[in-house]
Amino acid sequence: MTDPTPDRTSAPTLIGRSSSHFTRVARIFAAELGVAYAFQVVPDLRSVDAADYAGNPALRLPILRTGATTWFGALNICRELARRAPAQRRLVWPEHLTDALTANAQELAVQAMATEVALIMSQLAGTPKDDAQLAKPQKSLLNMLTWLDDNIHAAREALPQDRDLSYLEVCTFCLVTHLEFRSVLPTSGYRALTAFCDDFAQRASAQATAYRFDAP
Ligand SMILES: N[C@@H](CCC(=O)N[C@@H](CS)C(=O)NCC(=O)O)C(=O)O
Repeated sequence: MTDPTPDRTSAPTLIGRSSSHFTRVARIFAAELGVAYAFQVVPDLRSVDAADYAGNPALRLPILRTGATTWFGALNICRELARRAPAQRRLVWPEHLTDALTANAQELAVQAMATEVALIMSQLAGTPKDDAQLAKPQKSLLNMLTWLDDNIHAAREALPQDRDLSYLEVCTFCLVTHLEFRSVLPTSGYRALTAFCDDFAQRASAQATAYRFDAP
């Protein structure tokens, strides 16, 4: 749906779940940018009715509704929130990452989030953890976390030092804390990622968006 004259004065509605890492990415951006929004919970991730996902044909969340317009996916939503922000902030988006180190870190952070979603959805479907089909995504997730742990420090050093916020850091924080929250795997052994998360967790935006399961 397109809205030729977007109304950026009324508060948008974020459709998602408080237990979702992609939703938390959007919420952290909203908090950092000072953009108010209403929150609408998607009650059941197993629903196959697009209406439960604000019309997102991918049957995924988050979605942002702004008047007659809907935005699918965390990155689109964060960009729209930035357009609505009352003040300009120094934001680092994926397309700003033009060296292999930071660009690969961004790719792997988002891919790890997607792989984790696939593992959680298979768990919801009743697939046992030792099912042969899960061996590759499980190994892939471990490989990506090891890579991110080895490279997060250097990648952060390579980001513009005067940034207020980067999509890479928000995704990485939401990924690692979500792995613990959903008991997908313990993360304390990933020392660099843990140190980064401890640091990022000091932000008011992180503290205001702690994961929790919404009431059914
Ligand atoms: N590309 C989407 C991915 C969103 C996504 O996978 N969200 C998860 C929840 S965190 C979801 O909708 N899972 C439902 C499913 O996999 O069926 C984004 O960046 O927002």
